[in-house]
Amino acid sequence: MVNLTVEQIGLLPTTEEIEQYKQKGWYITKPIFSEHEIEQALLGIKRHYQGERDTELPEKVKPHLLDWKTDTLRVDTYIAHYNHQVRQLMKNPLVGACAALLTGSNEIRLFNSVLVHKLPKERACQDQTSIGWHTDLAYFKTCTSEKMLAVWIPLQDSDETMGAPSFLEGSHLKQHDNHFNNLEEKKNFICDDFAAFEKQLLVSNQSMKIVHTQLRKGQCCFLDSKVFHYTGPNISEHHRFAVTLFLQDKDNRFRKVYDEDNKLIYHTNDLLCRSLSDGSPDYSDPTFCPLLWTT
Ligand SMILES: O=C(O)CCC(=O)C(=O)O
Repeated sequence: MVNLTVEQIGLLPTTEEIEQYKQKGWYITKPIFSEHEIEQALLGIKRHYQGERDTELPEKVKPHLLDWKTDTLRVDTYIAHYNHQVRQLMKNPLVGACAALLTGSNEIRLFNSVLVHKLPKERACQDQTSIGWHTDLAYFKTCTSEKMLAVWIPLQDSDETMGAPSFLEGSHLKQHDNHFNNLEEKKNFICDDFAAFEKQLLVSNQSMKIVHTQLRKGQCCFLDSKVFHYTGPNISEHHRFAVTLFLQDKDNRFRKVYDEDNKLIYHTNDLLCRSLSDGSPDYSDPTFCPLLWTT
């Protein structure tokens, strides 16, 4: 697709780092975004918050979006679709190239994107800006792939006090455990009782460790869609902005799947993507699931 420069090749994960990603479920890159790319994304976010849209989504999908706004936390899905400056982040070829190496796939497409803004210093009620323990897989039930992943891109230096991701390391490898599988299915991004869910999660996983991360501006964190993670409250003095791009490997396709009440589960992409000949959504739709990397 594009040839990486020698400098860019030096920023790819090493064989050892790819192996660690497989074991831990997450990987922090070297600095792959320039100051300029981040500044532009922040300008784009400012325009988005002022109500400017570079591209609209069809009205029919809007009632189905998980957009969320309180006095201290704001979540905007499809941000890379709405805003061309944020969209530029996914055009950095290292995003797709790193994802391809981590998944072993020779093609990477976007699946979705979200912007999370945590206002500063929510000490009084710490849970107000937390994103609950969850796996991204809970939101990807219509996907056939086992290799879905996300890249979390902070737009400033970020550590635990600013809500950088914390992981239950290795949890993506745990299988055949009903209690765990049940929790894995929960859409717990916006979470009512953080502590109660954490207790349930840790009860059968005491040997797994919770790891907190720290990233410098320009770095980003790739995470396996099956790894449990949360982002804590922003107790710093600074606004915290982060864009997450959800990514799919080449083989990912739509699959029909039903919930426990036998109702068809859908992803908002199912309302947006063009249709395949059998009528199912095409998760390689160039508008909503664009190609980011191919070799
Ligand atoms: O940016 C955040 O705080 C939450 C990111 C996250 O957990 C996700 O997008 O799955």
